[in-house]
Amino acid sequence: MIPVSSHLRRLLPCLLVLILGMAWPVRAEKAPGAGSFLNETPAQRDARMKWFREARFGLFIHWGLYSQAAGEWDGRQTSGAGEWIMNDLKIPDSHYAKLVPQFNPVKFDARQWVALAKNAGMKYIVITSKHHDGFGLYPSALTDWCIKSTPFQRDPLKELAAACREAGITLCFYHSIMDWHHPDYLPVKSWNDEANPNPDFDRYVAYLKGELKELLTRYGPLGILWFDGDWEKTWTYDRGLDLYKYVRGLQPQIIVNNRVHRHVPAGKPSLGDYGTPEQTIPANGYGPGVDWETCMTMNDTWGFKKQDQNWKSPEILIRNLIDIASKGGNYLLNVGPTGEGLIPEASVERLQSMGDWMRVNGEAIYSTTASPFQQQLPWGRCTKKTKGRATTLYWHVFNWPAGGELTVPGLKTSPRKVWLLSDKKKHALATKVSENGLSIAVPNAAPDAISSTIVAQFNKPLDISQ
Ligand code: FHN
Repeated sequence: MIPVSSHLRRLLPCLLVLILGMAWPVRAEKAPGAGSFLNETPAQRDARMKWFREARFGLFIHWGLYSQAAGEWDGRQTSGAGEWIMNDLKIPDSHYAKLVPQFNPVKFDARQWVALAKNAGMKYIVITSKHHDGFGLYPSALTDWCIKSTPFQRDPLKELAAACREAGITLCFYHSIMDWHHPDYLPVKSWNDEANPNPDFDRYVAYLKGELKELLTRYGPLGILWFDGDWEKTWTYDRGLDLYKYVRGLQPQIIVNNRVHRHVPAGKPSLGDYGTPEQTIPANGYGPGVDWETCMTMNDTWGFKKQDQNWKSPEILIRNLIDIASKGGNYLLNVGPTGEGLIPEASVERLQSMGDWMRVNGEAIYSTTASPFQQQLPWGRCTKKTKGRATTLYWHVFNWPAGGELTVPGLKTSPRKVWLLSDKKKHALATKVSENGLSIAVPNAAPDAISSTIVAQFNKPLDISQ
């Protein structure tokens, strides 16, 4: 056994997931993944993925018993993510269970959370129905290791489902395949003092399917089943395929991410409907026809950790959203609510800033596809919409030119019209094509300090030479 430092050992699963997540088998075929096992045509897949491709922006919520711990245990701070505290501090199940009578999020307000997401410009919410600690955020009939054993005698997923329906937001569930608590899950965690002497993994998989049946038949149509914790050796490709089919059988229109099983054996189709790079934005996206979503924290933890104040700025978050959309992906941005049911104020402020930007520029994000430029634009990014022969380009200018002229390198096609998206009267901007590309006469002052959007409409094919 190679001696591995405890710090590295803790990081190993995350590193493995990062490698697997980033190494998601990238294929450009129109209908990748297990959908083909269900005789789904490319047109049927496109119809099922349509809302996801249009949404571009969603809210990730990591909320559970770990939120009550808030990154601390018996006076010790965990150095890892808040939701990994049980594993990182090797807290035995019987001790971790002390959190159950403490978890009473009386300040939880589903409508408030959904309104925050909607006002930020988000179109879907992915919430942890169960994370790796195995604790159900809903009253399950299959176990007492869930919210029904806490003083909070409500069903937050039911309240969220109602609030999402009212607001027109798509509700999705994150569900961990790995379960540190269940007596039949394998491998058994060394620090689990309530482990079953004769664990039966098949019995655990039957339980997992039972949980999913509860989730997929109680809360109405869901957008995504966001699996995670698929990296341990007991979780095989065949089990992943079986689970994909099971979930699609319960809700045929649901989307399943690639973490139903990421490590695909050679020669087999990738599983899941889209890729999930984590905490990173791919350099160039994955090409046409491949769906993907970057999930990212606002600070450094997914689950609430009161010591983690390392917040990304609104500028970074808005430019990340633009960068991801310009490469054809979605941005799933995380909040970690407290044990009381409150989303941290720093997260609220950033979501409000993103919403201010989206109210002016959302048209340049929603329902767009990747930039047609092979090389990155020096001053920002580009997103695109096409309708018949007409093409609309949205240039997202991070670094506004000083001399009143913006050049789009390599573009040789004259646009029908160009204007500032922030200009409701759409005053035309003057343009000319030169050997350098398309030059646009722009105001001296940038309409937005973080990113200003210029719209260009073309009614003929683009000629780009880079
Ligand atoms: O181990 C989890 C982690 O806690 C978190 O849920 C992230 C979110 O994508 N996924 C795993 C790490 O890759």
